[in-house]
Amino acid sequence: MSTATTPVTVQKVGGRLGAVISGVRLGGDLPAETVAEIRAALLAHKVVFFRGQDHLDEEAHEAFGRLLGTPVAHPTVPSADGRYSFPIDSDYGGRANQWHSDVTFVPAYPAFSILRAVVIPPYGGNTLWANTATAYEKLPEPLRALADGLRAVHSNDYDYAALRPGALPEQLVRFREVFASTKFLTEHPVVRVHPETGERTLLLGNFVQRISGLTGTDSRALLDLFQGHIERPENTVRWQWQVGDVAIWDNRATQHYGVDDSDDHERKLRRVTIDGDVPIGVDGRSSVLLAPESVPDPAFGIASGDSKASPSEPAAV
Ligand SMILES: O=C(O)CCC(=O)C(=O)O
Ligand SMILES: [Fe+2]
Repeated sequence: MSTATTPVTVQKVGGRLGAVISGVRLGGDLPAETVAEIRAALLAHKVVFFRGQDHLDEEAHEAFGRLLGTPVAHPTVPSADGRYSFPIDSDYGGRANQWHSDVTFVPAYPAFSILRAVVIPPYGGNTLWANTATAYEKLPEPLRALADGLRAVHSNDYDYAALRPGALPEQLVRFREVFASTKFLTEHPVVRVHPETGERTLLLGNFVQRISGLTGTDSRALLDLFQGHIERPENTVRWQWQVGDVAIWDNRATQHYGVDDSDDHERKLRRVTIDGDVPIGVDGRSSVLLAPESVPDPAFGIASGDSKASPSEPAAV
């Protein structure tokens, strides 16, 4: 409980990112000062962790999310129970073992994700985060200058089968029918100016298809080069989950990776995402939606139209 007798403390757990916040019982009723402390720690450390939040259910998780912004539904994966809380479920292909920022295939992709551990396997199943601001800042100057001028196309219509050779036929079907039911293509700047901190961050990850204006070979080489700087072990932090843990990350300044190494053990988490704004590059140019031409919902900076379909589970996130 956040009271005068249990001060909020913030302890770094990695050199480049990550901090544990103690002395807070998360929920929709937190005082404004506590929310401000959490937000400041989140912007500074990029991912923050809370232990012992077992009291949270879907409703309280979402209510807490509202203190950070407006919860948003996934643009293609429908919610089974009408909630914003999104299941990450090992039984339904919810394995996110690729480096990504959430939902970057739409222009105004989420600012924050709040992930809560419900069932954790006896071993493995950790999550890694990487700092995309330090990844940029530590590049040699000629590479920063190169990245500043690039734009990249992100899509949810990637080659799921190639990335998951062990995927079951029903998982492939689910991917096509649900996750990639509406095919989004968005062009983002490769370097985004963070709207709250002003930091420059590398905006890449597994939804990137190619760098605009380059051949496939040149594009792949540059993507591997920049992504390699993001993923360097010293640029990451790793979290070993316990049931009741909550992690919140700044999705505009991080990538993450759910390690798929707990065999067939059950693993269930729930995620609430909070809306973000349309990225702006160092030259002042915004991200643009290339496809589809019209979608029915204003969420995620999409002009109109929606793809939230019928209940099912996600194949990817
Ligand atoms: O399974 C994990 O550890 C990460 C899942 C993920 O990518 C997400 O919640 O956005
Ligand atoms: Fe994710």
